[in-house]
Amino acid sequence: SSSSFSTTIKPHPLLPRAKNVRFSCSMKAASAFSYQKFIQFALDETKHSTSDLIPSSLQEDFNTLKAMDGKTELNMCSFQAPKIRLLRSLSIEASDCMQVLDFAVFPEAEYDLPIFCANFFTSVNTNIVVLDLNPLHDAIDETHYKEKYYKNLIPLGLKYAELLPWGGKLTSESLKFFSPIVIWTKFSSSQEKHDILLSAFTEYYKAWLSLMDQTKEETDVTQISLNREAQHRYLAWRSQKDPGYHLLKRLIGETRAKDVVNRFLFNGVNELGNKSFLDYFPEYEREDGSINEKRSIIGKSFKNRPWDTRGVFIGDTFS
Ligand code: BLA
Repeated sequence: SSSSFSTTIKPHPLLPRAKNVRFSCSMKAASAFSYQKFIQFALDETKHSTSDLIPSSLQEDFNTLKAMDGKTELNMCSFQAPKIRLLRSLSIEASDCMQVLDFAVFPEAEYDLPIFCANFFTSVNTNIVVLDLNPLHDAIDETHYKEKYYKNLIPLGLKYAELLPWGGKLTSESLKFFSPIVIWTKFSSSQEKHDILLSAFTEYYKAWLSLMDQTKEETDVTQISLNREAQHRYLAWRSQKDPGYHLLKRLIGETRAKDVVNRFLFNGVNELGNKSFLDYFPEYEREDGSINEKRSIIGKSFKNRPWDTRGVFIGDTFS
């Protein structure tokens, strides 16, 4: 496996090193594979782009966690920089081949930059992947926002949409959080697919960093408030409906899982705004006023990729 990136990736001095990374998986292809490379690449690249990347204050409370099985380890790290409110990563390596990466970068409210989102779940049989520059504002109907950030990235999206084909039906509500270049895919593990995924991650991350580089600080207070509320809405969605929550709960118990979700993964959900999940997503309200536990109210849909090759949304409209 001599991918062209492996030479450029050095262990990052700021990265909390996994203490007991075990390679006891029976599958050879999977055993050589680790999401640590992805994190190291992202941190190295971020340091090149922004001179003052510093550890976040969250680092103190969220670093390594042993799961209740006594074997699985959760590794967390977090940073901030002038334009970056929070860069955080959660990786999980279990003894049974299960590996998880949840890597995201949230900009400060002064920037309407997309949110970088890499969510990879690997088990013996399958890989479930979402990789995207999640739009902060509507990228389906608001053509100005869409053009500003995605116009130049359509060829990149097309390249990887072909290599990592659409993963089939998904929670319909998720589509509004995805961009025209989203990679949503499922595949069984192979060296080739993992190499493609690393390559997609590096290219998408470089694309995001270059947007960050170019973006200008917003000074209009109304626009800053809109950015902040949009990010808060995104955090409300993900902290309430993330598919990873049930696995986290099983690994570390409900109390710690909630803490990791609300204070680490989707940090800001309690600080960036006062609105509740149901204020943003009233369709999830049950008769007794509680939140419907179902992930989707509309149901799953979008069997095929709902954007054409020019990045125009061609899915059924939402109801
Ligand atoms: C499945 N993860 C999924 C699916 C999506 C995502 C779309 C398919 C099921 C569905 O349609 O809901 C990811 N959904 C997202 C993302 C956004 C969204 C990134 O709306 C952003 C807006 N996944 C994780 C983590 C774990 C994880 C941390 O991110 C584990 C700790 C696991 N994801 C996971 C598992 C499944 C899954 C186990 C398959 C099981 C299921 O569908 O519930």
